Amino acid sequence: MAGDRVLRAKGDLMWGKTGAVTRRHFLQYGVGVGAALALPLARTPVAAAAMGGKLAKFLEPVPLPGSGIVVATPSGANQYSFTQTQIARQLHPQLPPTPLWAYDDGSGLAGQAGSFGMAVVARTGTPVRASFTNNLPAVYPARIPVDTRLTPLGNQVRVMTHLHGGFVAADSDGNPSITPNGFGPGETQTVLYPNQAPQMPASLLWFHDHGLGTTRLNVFAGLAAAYLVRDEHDTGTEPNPIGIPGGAYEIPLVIQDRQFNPDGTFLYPTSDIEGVTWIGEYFGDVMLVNGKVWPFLNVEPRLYRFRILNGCNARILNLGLGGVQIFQIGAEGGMWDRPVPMKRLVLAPAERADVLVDFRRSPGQTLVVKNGSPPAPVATPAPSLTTVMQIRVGTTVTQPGPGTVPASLPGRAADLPAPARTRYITLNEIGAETAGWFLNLNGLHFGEAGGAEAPTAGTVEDWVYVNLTGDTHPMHTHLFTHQVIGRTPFDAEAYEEANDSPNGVPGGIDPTPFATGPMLPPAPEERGFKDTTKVDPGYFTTIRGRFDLPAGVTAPQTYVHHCHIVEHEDNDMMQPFTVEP
Ligand SMILES: [Cu+2]
Repeated sequence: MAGDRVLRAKGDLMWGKTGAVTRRHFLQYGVGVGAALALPLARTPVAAAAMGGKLAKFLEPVPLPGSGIVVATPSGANQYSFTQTQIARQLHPQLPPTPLWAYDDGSGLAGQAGSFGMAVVARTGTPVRASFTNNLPAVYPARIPVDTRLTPLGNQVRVMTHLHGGFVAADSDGNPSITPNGFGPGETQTVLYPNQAPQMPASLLWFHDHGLGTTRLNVFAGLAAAYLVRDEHDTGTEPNPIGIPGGAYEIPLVIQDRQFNPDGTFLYPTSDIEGVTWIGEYFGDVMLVNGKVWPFLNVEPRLYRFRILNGCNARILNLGLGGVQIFQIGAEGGMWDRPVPMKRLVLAPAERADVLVDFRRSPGQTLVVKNGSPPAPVATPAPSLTTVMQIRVGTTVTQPGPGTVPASLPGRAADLPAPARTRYITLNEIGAETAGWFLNLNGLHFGEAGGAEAPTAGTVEDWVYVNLTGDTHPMHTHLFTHQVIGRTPFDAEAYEEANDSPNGVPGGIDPTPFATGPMLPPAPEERGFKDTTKVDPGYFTTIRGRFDLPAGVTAPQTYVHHCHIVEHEDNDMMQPFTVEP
């Protein structure tokens, strides 16, 4: 073995000197280690039958709220009654209609144009009650390849809706620790979303399916929707007290990659490992925005507000908006105290960016939103998919809107007090490319005894995510938004060597003695509170959270935290945590 590399016998994971390196990286760098590693490449990026290369770009407009996206109609005062249902929509003019799963607000979804088609508008301080009744097929169709090793009830469709970013009681969380079997045909999940300040400020949340072992499939099939929280400043209208664009000039952009079969169905590849259906990551060869393939957006030469969500299963986006000026004003946990100029937006799955975009210098131009490889230390096995959508800038302004980007905003920078306690949580990948392949937190399968953290209600804690794999994992915390404290480079190999167990390094072991440099500060776009944070290889990443519970909710309450690469979440990079009295 070359002097600067070490081969260790755990599955066939490879470990490099400055951090964990998976077999994928090892092969990519062309190191000749012979037939022992010549296993089938199970991370099949794109299936041979996929249609992406045959579809013309920019043929249809991007669906917008009220025009292709349904703004949910309440079934009572501050109450919504959804059913999960199967519909079919044509997502591109050269494709037959695609069967997909959707949240129906009772409207019948005639107003839904694409595969992403529902938005709830809520208000800080006003609780919302919602119900979700499963009206889907009883078992998965063949086109959605369930891996019954990972599910509680075989190939039954068991759904469960999670409000991503929601500050809610455990039994309203849509949480596989509380309801591991989810909800079957005809069953109804009922939830209360308090929308309580300050934990739920004006922000873009989303709700999506969280079925145990099937989140990747149910979200892929279409079960994802927007949940927009407003307050007295962020009214969504124009003018507004903040002085930012609103109305038709505030546009949600939900970006998802997909593959299609020639018959129009979504294509989800299966593993070529015997006995395994699950794949390590799902990547598309087509980009959808608000549920349409490679659409275009007409804008006026003025200031806009885009609410961007990475809704991909596994793809980390690095977006450029055709060279126009971008000012980010918020992220998952709401608006910041001031705008931050940005050149590109690097968003892992479930991360959001609230941005102001200035088209005033681009009248008459046609711009393309491009996706590039994310910069180091972000690491991902995604194949390239560079085109996202087209923006056609007109020459006429209907309503001028704000003339400047405001110097200050009514939101907040994250500034939690010092922690009462620090916890160390490891991220491990075991047996990659073998039948026993899984990922985990703290060396344990989901829910295995000893894996649950137990913070005390009302206290502040630091959680240190110690990445021992070769890839970036976007870690999502239910219940609490968090502050990014920083990322510290460390010798993952030596840490692992000193602390290994059969399924990786257990939790609770401080990696600080293995640090190889000082902690790097948070990125500019990590200024505010977040609910999903990139945990990069070669580093341990420290986040800080306060374990409050909604008013009237008493400890103990159990939630989960997990990787939001939903393939990883399903197998098995997730653990519960319990907020204790
Ligand atoms: Cu992951």
